Amino acid sequence: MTWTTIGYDEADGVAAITLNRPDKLNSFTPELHRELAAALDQAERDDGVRALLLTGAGRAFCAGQDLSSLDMPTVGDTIERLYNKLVRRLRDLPKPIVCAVNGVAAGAGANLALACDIVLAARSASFIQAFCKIGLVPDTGGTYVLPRLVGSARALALALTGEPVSGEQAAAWGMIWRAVDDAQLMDEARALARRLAAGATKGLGLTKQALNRSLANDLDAQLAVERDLQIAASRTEDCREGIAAFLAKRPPVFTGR
Ligand code: T3D
Repeated sequence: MTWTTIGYDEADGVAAITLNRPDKLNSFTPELHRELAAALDQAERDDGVRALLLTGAGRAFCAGQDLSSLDMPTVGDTIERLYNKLVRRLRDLPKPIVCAVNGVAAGAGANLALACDIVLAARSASFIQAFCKIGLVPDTGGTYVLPRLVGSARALALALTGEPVSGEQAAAWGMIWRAVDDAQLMDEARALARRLAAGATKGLGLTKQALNRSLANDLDAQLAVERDLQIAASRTEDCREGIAAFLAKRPPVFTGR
C-alpha cells in the first residue's frame, strides 16, 4: 500500500506508524484519518506485528484537527465517525501501543497520544488542550482520560486555559509514562516497543483490556473481569512457555500465541 499522510513500516515485530504532514504539524485531514485507520487494521491483522509504535514526522507530534478543513455543520458526525472511532480502536486493539511524542501535541493530537498504552515524550515536547482557544470542547477522549490521569483540578485548569504542559511536567504529573532526552526519544521508544513485541503479547493484550475496563468498574465487577481474562491468558501457548521456562531456569521464548 502507498501511504501519503503517514509512514508505515514493520520490523522486529513492531509496526511503526508515523503521522506525516510535517508542514501542517501532522494535523488531521480526512485522508490522514483514513490512512491511520487502515494502518491500524493492517497492524492488527498481521500476525507478525506484536506491538505498535506511533509518532510524528518533523517537529510536531500532531496539532489536532486541520483547522482549514474543519467542517462546522458536520462536527458531530466527524467526531463520532473519525475521532471517537479512533480512540475506541486504540483502546480495543489487542496489541500494546507505544506513543513517542516527539514535539507539540495539541487538541485532538494531545488526546490521541493519551489514548495510547504507554506514552513517552521528548523533554521539549508539549501537550496543549488547545480547544478552548478556538471555542471548542476537549474531545478525542480528553475529558475522560485527563481527570483520571492528573485529577480534576489539573484537568480543568488545562482544559480551561490551554496552557502547555512540557514532557517533563506531564511525566511528573503521571499524565504519561516517561520524559526522555530529545535525542534519545526514538531509540528508547523503539527499544520499548521491541521489548513488548518479544513478550507474551496475547497476555499483554488481555492486560490492557483489564486495565481499561477497571476505569468504569467497581471492585466486584473488576474481580470478575480479572478471573475471565486470566482464564483466557492461562490458555495461551506463551503462558505455558513462561511457566516451563521459569521451572527450567531458562529465558522464555514467546511467540505471541
Ligand atoms: O469536526 C471536527 O473535526 C472537530 C474536531 C476537533 C478536534 C481538534 O483537534 S480542535 C483543535 C485543533 N488544533 C488546534 O487548535 C491547534 C492549532 N495549532 C496551534 O495552536 C499551533 O500551531 C501549535 C501550538 C500547535 C504550534 O505552534 P507553532 O507556533 O509552533 O507553529 P505554527 O506556526 O502555529 O504552525 C506551523 C504550521 O502548521 C503553520 O502553517 P504555515 O503558516 O507554516 O503554512 C500552521 O498554520 C500549521 N498548523 C498548525 N496547526 C494546525 C495547522 N494547520 C491546520 N490545522 C492545525 N490544527
